[in-house]
Amino acid sequence: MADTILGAFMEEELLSQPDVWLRAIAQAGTERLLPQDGARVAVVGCGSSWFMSQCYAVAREGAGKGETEAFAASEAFLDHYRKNRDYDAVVAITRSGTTTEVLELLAELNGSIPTVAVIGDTGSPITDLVDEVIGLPYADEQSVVQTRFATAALAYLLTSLGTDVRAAVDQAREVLAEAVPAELLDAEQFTFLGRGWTVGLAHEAALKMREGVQDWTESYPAMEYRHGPISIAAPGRVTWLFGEEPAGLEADLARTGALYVRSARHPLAELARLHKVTLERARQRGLNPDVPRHLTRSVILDPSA
Ligand code: F1P
Repeated sequence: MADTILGAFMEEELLSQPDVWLRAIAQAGTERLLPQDGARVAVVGCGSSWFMSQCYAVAREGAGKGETEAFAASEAFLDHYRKNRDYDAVVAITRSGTTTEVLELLAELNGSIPTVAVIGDTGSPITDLVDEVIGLPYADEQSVVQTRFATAALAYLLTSLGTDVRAAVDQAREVLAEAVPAELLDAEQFTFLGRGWTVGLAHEAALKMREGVQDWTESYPAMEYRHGPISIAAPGRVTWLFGEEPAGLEADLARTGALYVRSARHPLAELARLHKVTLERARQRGLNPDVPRHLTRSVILDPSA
């Protein structure tokens, strides 16, 4: 039997991101399927899709398009949130369209509120449960570890808010052509930081490395980092910032000896770089990020369990 190329799907999928983002950006420019401006919106998902929900929620509200909250699908609409929160619409993000918690939530809503799903697999059962489908089938993936679906969904959603993310496309092409430096391949531990809409990206970056490399990772809003988590920073460890830099963070980190990674690139391009680091670290450790241990492409819960 031929040797398996570790992360062969992930490699093809992560490298295709600039082209896939261009398609998503173009599609977002022609569709008007998302809730209208001013609508109060709940955005739901699981795993990577939850973190993209967080990014979109902060970006939408920040763009003045209306109150927007993100929930893990399993924790959405708890009673204490429900108070005074009559959402006008729900947006669900899911690559597979089969994730149990998302389907159960939509079934529970049962048409009581307008719903939109942003999906990869356009043949999935979720299409019968929502009013509108935003299909990104060209961003669907075979690797269990998501890269291009999550980022394409976010590129679509940010574009829908009037944000121009095309700079990320060229920057991602450049960064994906670069070799991964040894200090990132060999680092012992990673902590990811973000601000505003990039907090969700930091959580997503940390999830990638947990899934793909079984790495110990942490993630925080950047201003929270100095409230305790900075104690983890040390030589041989990495603190990686997505987005805007808090004043004084560089000097604080310099004292720890940790490697501080940040760039002027668009945060989506920076996430693509992280994807490549994740793949290379997995390969160096003999791990296959297409099929991480204990994880399936979609979490489908057994109703009898
Ligand atoms: C969500 C998810 C992924 C995770 C794994 C299991 O899937 O939790 O984030 O990496 O693939 O499923 P989906 O609802 O977006 O299909």
